[in-house]
Amino acid sequence: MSDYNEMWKGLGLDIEKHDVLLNALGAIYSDVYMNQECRPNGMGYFDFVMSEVHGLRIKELLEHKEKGGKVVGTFCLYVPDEIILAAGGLSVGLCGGAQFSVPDADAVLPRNLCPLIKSAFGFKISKICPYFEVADFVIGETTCDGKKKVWELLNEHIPTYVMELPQMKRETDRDLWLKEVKAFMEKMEEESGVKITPEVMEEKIKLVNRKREAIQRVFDARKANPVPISGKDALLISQIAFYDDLERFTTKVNELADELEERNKKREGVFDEKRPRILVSGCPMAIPNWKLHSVIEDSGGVVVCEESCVGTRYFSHLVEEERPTVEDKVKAIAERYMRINCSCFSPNEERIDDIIRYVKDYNASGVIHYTLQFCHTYNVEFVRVKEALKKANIPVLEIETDYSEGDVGQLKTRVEAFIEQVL
Ligand code: BJ8
Repeated sequence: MSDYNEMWKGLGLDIEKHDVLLNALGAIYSDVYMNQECRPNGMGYFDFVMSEVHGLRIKELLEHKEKGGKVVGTFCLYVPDEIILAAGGLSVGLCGGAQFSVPDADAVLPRNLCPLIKSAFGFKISKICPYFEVADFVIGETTCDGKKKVWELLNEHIPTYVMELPQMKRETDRDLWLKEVKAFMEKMEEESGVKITPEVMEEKIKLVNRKREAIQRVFDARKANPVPISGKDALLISQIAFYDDLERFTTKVNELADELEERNKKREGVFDEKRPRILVSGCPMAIPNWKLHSVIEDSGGVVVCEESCVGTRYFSHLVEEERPTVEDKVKAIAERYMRINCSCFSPNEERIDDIIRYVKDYNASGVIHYTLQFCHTYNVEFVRVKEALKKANIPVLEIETDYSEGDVGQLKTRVEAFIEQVL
């Protein structure tokens, strides 16, 4: 990775701090990932992507910029990738999943704020994330209160365009959302100097749909018992989806899915089939947040599905293809994105239906509901989730945590007790 020193310097990174971050990340990755047994061979590619996380991909993004393309940072599933791509741009997910950058954010932001927001903001102000530095601008959204107020502060460090996301799904809200998606398309055209054509838009819609289908195949394979891939590995794939090259990623995920389907035919799994199967539901787990999955799989369980933005919410719906005009295609995009069931919406009954359906589809023995500290929407929504799961006779454990390692011992005790209970 030291080969990239000049590139990182050119991006204005704080090299000293960045070195500490990369060393720590390498050690955590090897600890969490490289000791797993019976991993599918297809994970080799994703190990490689991780080993080059601040190297090769950043180089590719810089090359894209040299050819005149834009790099756009995003923080939320509601920002339509198809439009960024159709305007000749590339998107990178910038949600923060590391404790490393939280202390720097704490010096500026209130302490009682979600760690995902703090981690991302901290990465920018401490200049240790090359993805932030390579981005021409970022897209925020009016989802939770913490995020929408931080965009005002982030804008002082990098141009931040904010999409207004309605908080309900009535007809008037859908109309507003369509207008926002159109305004975003105009913004992308203006920034990139590219007029989006129906042909290019169609091509990009199809590419993103194929990517979502590939991840769906991996998730479908996880429905088998024994499960052919660990929850930690599946989570990694969902995380890498936010920044890897789209077509290469789709190819590699499909290759992995082929292997997993073969494993299922031979009933080859990564764990004993008696392991309790856990559905994790709740807040997104941005890279390198592998904390809960590690605790669960070290405690004798296996994660078989994530009802999460880094999971099912990312790939569950496709944009309708073959609509004739750009206008129709934008409408199809707006419709697809309104089907994401985030707790920032009220009501959000569909998410509860999803959780119960996934428990059945993935044959889960129980649900672990994951809330990041100070995430009020997922925290409060859990009251409804718990009621519904109780009614359906599905065991559930609530975990509220941050990115620090301080509570790992306590989490382990609680998760082990839950796994005993659902055995
Ligand atoms: S669509 S989940 S990516 S908003 S965890 S920052 S909600 S306080 S990330 Fe999200 Fe879009 Fe919704 Fe998904 Fe706020 Fe909660 Fe933190 Fe969150």
